[in-house]
Amino acid sequence: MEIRNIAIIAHVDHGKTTLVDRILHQTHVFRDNQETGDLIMDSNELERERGITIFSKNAAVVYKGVKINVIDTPGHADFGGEVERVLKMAGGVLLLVDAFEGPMPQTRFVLQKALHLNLKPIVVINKVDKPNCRPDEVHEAVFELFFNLDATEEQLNFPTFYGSGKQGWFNNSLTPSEDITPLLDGILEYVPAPKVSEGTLQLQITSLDYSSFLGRIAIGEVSRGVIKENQPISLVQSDGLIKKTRVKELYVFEGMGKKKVSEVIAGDLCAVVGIEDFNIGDTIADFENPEGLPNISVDEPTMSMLFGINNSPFYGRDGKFVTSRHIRDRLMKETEKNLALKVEDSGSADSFLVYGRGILHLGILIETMRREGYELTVGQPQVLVKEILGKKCEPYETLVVDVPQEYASKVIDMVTRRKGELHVMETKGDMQHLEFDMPSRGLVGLRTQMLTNTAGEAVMNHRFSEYKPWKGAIPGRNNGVLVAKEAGTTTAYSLDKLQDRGFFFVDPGEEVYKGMIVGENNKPGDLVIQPNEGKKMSNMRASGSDAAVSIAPKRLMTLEECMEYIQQDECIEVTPNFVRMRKVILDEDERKKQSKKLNTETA
Ligand SMILES: Nc1nc2c(ncn2[C@@H]2O[C@H](COP(=O)(O)OP(=O)(O)OP(=O)(O)O)[C@@H](O)[C@H]2O)c(=O)[nH]1
Ligand SMILES: [Mg+2]
Repeated sequence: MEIRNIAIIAHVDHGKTTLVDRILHQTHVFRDNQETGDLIMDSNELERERGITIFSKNAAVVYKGVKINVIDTPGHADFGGEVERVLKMAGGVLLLVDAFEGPMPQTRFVLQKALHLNLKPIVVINKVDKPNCRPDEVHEAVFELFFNLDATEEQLNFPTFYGSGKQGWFNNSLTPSEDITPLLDGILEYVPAPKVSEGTLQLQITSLDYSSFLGRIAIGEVSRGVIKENQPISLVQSDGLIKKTRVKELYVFEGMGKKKVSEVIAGDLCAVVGIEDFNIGDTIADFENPEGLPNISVDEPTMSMLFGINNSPFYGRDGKFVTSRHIRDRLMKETEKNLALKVEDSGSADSFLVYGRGILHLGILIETMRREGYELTVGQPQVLVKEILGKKCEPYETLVVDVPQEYASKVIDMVTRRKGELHVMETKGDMQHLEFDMPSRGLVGLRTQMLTNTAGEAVMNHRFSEYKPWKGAIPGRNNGVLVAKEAGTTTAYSLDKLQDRGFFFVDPGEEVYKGMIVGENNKPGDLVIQPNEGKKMSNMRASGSDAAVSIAPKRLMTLEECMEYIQQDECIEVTPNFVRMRKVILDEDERKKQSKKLNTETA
């Protein structure tokens, strides 16, 4: 059977998974009456909750007698490295671009990688059903992007399709059609069949899957020869070492799942079971005459966080796994499948340094552990500083903000104070489009501030660009926090009295402990408060006074918001049911002593 291998790439939320779902439906992977629900490809629990793709996934359909392997990729910048790797399995890409937003930072990144690998691009201007969308302008902007990325003459001649994944149609005009067959025909026409060379078996492992029954599963394209069930093979590792081992089982992709087969020939994508100790980039090759393929670089982490045991007074109340041994084992297990993650001992037996690709990457790991029953304490995320040519350097990112005109100057002011430099300022409809270059450090905590200052209207995106010289001090959080003075249960009476001090992260009736952060101060500097005083008894019952208490509901903070919120001397207690922010040092006097010591040391 003829084969086409394509990857769907785009900026976050531009509609990749929705399109893959459409392709599955159009090619009748499901029975007509089968209940499938929305976005079946985002199958992981966290993916469904958040509406984003975290792991790239394979699907395969048959259209007009041709097998099309489709790879759905994540759009969030933290998972960019994964996209880069799975592109190795593709012969062409569908580059999706939102007809309103146009090319965004991640569009540029993924397109650059695809062009570099010489993949045939098909441009899909998606979401043309959106009001105020500007498909023609966006098409022009995409062309310009190709041009700026030094696309070849041939690549610049990309075919373009317009349509809406949501409404379920694509064709080469803006007039809605019946379905997505024009796009599927386009894939057959423009994407070349896989290039297979003559010779013995070669399969470079570009992705992996994990099953509790089968263990680690290696995934890649058979680029040469044939791979067979039970076949003895050589595993050529990136360091040149060769391991002799054996294939146990083989699978190809079919619909949303995998089908067990006895052999896979060159050109098809394949999942191999039975090879335990492999790394991404290793080549499965001929047993007698192994030839490896060039290495794949895996993304270096850009951010680190300290993961420790939960040492709050509420230790062990909520979780099943609470010891440092538990945490260590779990983190080590994670590094087997989470490729951009690194774990190091921190020098203390109770904590570990965990390195990742960004707030979301690390946040997903913490959230997953929490759901499995772990308790832990995590510290403020730190960017990784590097020494380059004798100079202290830090990661920089491109920040793109789209915001209604009236807020533009506020945004520029806010970002400039965090050491961002404005590079692009364009008007898009009634929105202002701003692009900055800024240290990653300045981005931590920016999102909340941005939303507050623009009445929630700003849309911001950023992605890593490069390491550049250290930009100097960047102001942290403007406001101080409200810290509980002692343990107890919060009361409506206290919270009501303290309302003019700031806002709260707790409601009445919540248990707090000494040193826990219960709210944000209106002013800079921390304030220790007593949120748990009972009402003084009096003989007289004031009529209706209790009912008159009306307290603003607590500010709900997600785990990632907390990660961006806390400062150096603060940390987050994470348990299956609670996320609490706290001071690292719980005792007020002790805290004062420490900060005095620090001040004299740095003075
Ligand atoms: N109006 C409109 N909305 C769409 C269309 N396609 C997708 N969406 C919506 O856009 C949002 C994101 O869609 P997804 O398919 O999850 O986007 P994605 O590119 O897979 O996102 P990530 O995997 O997180 O990068 C969802 O709310 C979709 O319903 C479209 O053609 N028109
Ligand atoms: Mg997706």
